[in-house]
Amino acid sequence: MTTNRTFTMIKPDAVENGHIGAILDKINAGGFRIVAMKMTQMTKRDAESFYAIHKERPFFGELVSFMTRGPIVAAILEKDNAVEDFRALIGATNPAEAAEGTIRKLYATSIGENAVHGSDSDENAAIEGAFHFAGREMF
Ligand code: FUP
Repeated sequence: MTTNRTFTMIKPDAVENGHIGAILDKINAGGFRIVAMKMTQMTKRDAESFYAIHKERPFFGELVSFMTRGPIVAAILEKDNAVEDFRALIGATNPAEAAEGTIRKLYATSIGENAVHGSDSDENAAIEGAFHFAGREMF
């Protein structure tokens, strides 16, 4: 099933570096409607659960400590073809490989600290959105 929503987080590096506003501008300019948004901080347990798919990977510990070290901005975004179009807007996981003008090219510092998250499927977008937001927080 194709839905028109995706889930994103502005990660601790981008929040620390003062890029929340610039990233939200790119999201708006990309034609996405913000249907839920909050500033929050993930606990260790939250991050381990959110990234459970990566738990056997060598970078898992670093990923959890990075994602819990400071606040994030979590949001649900709406647009036709949201998952694919948002992944195009953010660029490759590794900012060194991200296309010019993408959010990661502009604001990420490394593959580990890569400024933003974007869901990789409609199914995960729904799971990740529900992880962070109650139904009454989605508009
Ligand atoms: P993406 O879907 O582009 O966010 O990338 P992945 O799902 O492959 O990875 C999720 C997160 O794991 C990345 F955002 C950062 C971290 N990661 C690393 O730290 N090192 C890697 O080699 C790959 C991913």
